[in-house]
Amino acid sequence: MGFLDNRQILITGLLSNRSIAYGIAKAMHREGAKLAFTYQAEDLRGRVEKLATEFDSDLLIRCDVSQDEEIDHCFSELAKYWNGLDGIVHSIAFAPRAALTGDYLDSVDRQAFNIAHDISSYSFAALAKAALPLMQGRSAALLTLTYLGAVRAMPNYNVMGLAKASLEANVRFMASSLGKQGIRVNAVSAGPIKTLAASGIGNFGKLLSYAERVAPLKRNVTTEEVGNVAAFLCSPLASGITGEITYVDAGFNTVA
Ligand code: 0WD
Repeated sequence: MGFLDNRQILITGLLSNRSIAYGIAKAMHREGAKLAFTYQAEDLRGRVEKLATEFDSDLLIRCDVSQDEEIDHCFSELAKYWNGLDGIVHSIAFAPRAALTGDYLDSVDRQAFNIAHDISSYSFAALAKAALPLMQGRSAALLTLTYLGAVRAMPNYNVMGLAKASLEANVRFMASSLGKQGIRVNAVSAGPIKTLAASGIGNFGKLLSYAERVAPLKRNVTTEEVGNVAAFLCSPLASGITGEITYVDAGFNTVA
């Protein structure tokens, strides 16, 4: 018996077997959860479908989080298969590539700011709002992924740092808003991991090797390690935790 036995959880942001969402799906599946997945666009469906079979899931729904209709459609579709929802994993972030390199003020503009905040922060609240009817009376848990750039001016992270700061505030406000319904909201702040999204950040390799040198554990973290903590936070074992940012970064934030 796993600590997520029969919990019905929707996972976003699964794109490859390097995605953090993949590590989370692996841990949640191992702990007995029933999983559904979203994909951003039709041309990505095939690859998400293939990955989902590894987790005994064929429940795939398109959801580009920049479109309100797609978010609404996602949960009306989900309601056809599931009588309720016990959790959502928000593993989505985006900023135009040009905004993720070089000097912050040189790289930021209004459009990059708006897109980064819309896709990387607002979408978490938007998913929660649309999912609310399905989560009634189920002690559901919502989880998102953030990064240290929310609280430190990390090189090249630029406007995404602002969006992650907004996302972390979103976690606290959402936790406060949903707590009375028994719904918990948390974030994992992951150390750097080489994924497709991360490859868009300038000099990401340097960030990885610096973290490896400086972190107390003298290494980087894996998607499995992030997945285990995410699964725990979405489980009844974490019933007393909400509004928290939990670092899974080999201790890097405690020394650097
Ligand atoms: O070092 C890292 N990789 C860290 C990632 C450290 C700390 C936090 N994170 C965060 C990211 O900021 C993100 O919030 O973890 C989350 C997942 O990121 P990931 O696993 O590193 O990246 P990836 O496998 O690329 O998945 C992110 C996906 C997108 O990928 P692309 O590469 O196409 O940007 O987010 C999805 C998309 O699949 N996504 C969207 N989904 C729905 N609607 C949208 C959208 N509009 N935009 C991006």
